[in-house]
Amino acid sequence: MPRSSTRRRFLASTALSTLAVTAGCVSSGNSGQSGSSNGTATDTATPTDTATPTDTATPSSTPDSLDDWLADANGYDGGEPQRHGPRARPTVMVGEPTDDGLAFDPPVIEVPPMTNVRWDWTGHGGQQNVVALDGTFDSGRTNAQLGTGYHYFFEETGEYRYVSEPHRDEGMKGAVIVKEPPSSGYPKVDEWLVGAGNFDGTVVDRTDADTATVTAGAEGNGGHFGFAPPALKVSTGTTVSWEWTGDGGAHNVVSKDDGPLDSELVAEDGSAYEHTFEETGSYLYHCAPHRALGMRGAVVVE
Ligand SMILES: [Cu+2]
Repeated sequence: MPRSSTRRRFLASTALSTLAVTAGCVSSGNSGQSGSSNGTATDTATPTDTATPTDTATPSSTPDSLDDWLADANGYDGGEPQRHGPRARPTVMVGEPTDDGLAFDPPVIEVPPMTNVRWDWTGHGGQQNVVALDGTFDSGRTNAQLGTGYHYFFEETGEYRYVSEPHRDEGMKGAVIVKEPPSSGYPKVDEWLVGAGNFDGTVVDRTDADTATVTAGAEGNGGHFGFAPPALKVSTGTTVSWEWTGDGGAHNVVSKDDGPLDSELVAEDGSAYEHTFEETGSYLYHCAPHRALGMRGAVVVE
């Protein structure tokens, strides 16, 4: 009884939100609350409470881990989820072309609470929709058209597993992890490193040392694309040395904006680059070829 009425409300509200996305996706439109204050996205959140008890499997009561569940998801390689910061506007492609269109790309993303996530249809893979296993969100009827869009505004932390219903048995699965981003107490550092999958909020304290070492090409970000530790705290006058592992291809150490760090791009095991920090501040840097993968670091000088 409650199930059927809930279902009807779903379809009504998702139809509205699809329209809203189609109409609004070209213009800028902020993510987050201002974007949803047009009403449509938050509408989809209301049925959740009533829908959950009637569904048998909520993510929290499902025995298998997210990793297990995603093991046969097309396009999933077991790596860290793509993580987004508070002001991000993440988009998931529905129908990744290289997997016959039967994949979400990326299959897993991690976002903070109060994030609007969009799904954009590529037109590959035939009829598709986006349906949460626990009923939290549902794009409604399937569609094969390029340019179809759906969005859902995630308010609550949790692990949301979803499928494209026509292809769920063929591995067209995805997940949205809604989680507070790591926090180190250094906002600039947190904002920069939210994109580094190997950063968990820890800032390694070497303020009592004259020298400190960072490994370039450490495991992380889906390969050997990490700086380890990604965040380091030192005192003025400290020399930091980056040492290459030789893994993950050629890396460099380059300041995010204008800054003092500017190494060569090298691949050889045993290569090193040094810089002595004389002034206080937060120094943000990345490896240019692997920046988008999350190969980022920070040195806080106090
Ligand atoms: Cu690199």
